[in-house]
Amino acid sequence: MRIEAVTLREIRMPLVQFFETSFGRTTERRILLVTAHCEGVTGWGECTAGEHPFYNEESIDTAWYVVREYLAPAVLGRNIERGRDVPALLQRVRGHRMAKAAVENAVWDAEAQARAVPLWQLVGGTQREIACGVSIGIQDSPEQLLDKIATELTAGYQRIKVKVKPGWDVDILCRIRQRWPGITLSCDANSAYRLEDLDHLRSFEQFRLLMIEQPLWNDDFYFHAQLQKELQTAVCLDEAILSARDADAALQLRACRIVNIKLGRVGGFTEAIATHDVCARHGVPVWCGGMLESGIGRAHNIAMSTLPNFRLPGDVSASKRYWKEDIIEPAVEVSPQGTIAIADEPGRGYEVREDLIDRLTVRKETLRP
Ligand code: OSB
Ligand code: MG
Repeated sequence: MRIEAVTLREIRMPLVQFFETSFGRTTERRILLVTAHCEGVTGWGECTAGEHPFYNEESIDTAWYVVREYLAPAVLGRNIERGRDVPALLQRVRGHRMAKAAVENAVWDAEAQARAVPLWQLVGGTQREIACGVSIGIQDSPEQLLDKIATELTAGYQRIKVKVKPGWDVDILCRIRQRWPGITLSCDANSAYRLEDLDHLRSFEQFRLLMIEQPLWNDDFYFHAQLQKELQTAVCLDEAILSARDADAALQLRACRIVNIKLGRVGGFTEAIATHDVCARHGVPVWCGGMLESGIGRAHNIAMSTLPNFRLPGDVSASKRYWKEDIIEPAVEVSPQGTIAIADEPGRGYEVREDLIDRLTVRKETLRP
């Protein structure tokens, strides 16, 4: 496939409900979409960088710059057979993994169409339905949080994850457990604690959490290993795992017992598959994290989640939890059993609504060789 043009677009999409973590509140997403135009086939990729460099170093604006100046020029005019061939072309740029993922995943998306195979099969997936959980942000009051949890449990989601931070943790978890002693529950700190908080984190054990996600520094394995040694609850790493090699190092150090894989955070499908494989070799289960994606990123997350070692419910949930109207058709729907059924169709399995995308676009640039 010759890459004839690459289009960058910024779309704006208000969230149905704000999403708050220990690093801040999001009410409207600014999303960078990348399209690869390849001999009659259009592949779509979503950049999962946030509006601000708070989750990691990237933001939509750094990604736009890196794609325009470096990544698109590295693929434009080239004959690329497979999405797998893209990382080598982008390798010279250090980091900027979410920007790289947007480009690489657009090529995988195009490849699945060109070969007329489902993207999930191209990726190596085996599961025909995936298990879904929800990530629920910090709310204005504990009552509001309990109401949200009740709604999601009624909808069928298999696992509830709540965001925590100092001052919004033990009391909250206690109230959740009092009301729902048996649900599968986990928490995500987005690096809000320090190793000195060990005794405090130990007090979470009474809530029988499935895991505690990224409690300490975003770039750390070593101190997480010390923490994991002291906790019965599984530590899960999110922010700290940027590659398959990171996963290998973290697991050799026993820094966690579960790994969250985000397609953008590790730099695209090729590295996500490698990360998945490393965890499988260590016998450590993985699950698919979310970044408040639009339908394109969501469709790609679904494809990735069909790999066999995605053994825990992901933060992959229905479009309507985020958007009044999603940019794909059909919208992502979750069954009353908390699962997403995998489509048989070739490609990503969801059509892109270009008319709607045009209406949501606030800037657009097409690059050619
Ligand atoms: O840490 O998993 C995270 C959203 C933005 C940034 C970081 C995270 C999250 C989520 C949202 O938890 C998951 C979702 O997309 O529903
Ligand atoms: Mg997380």
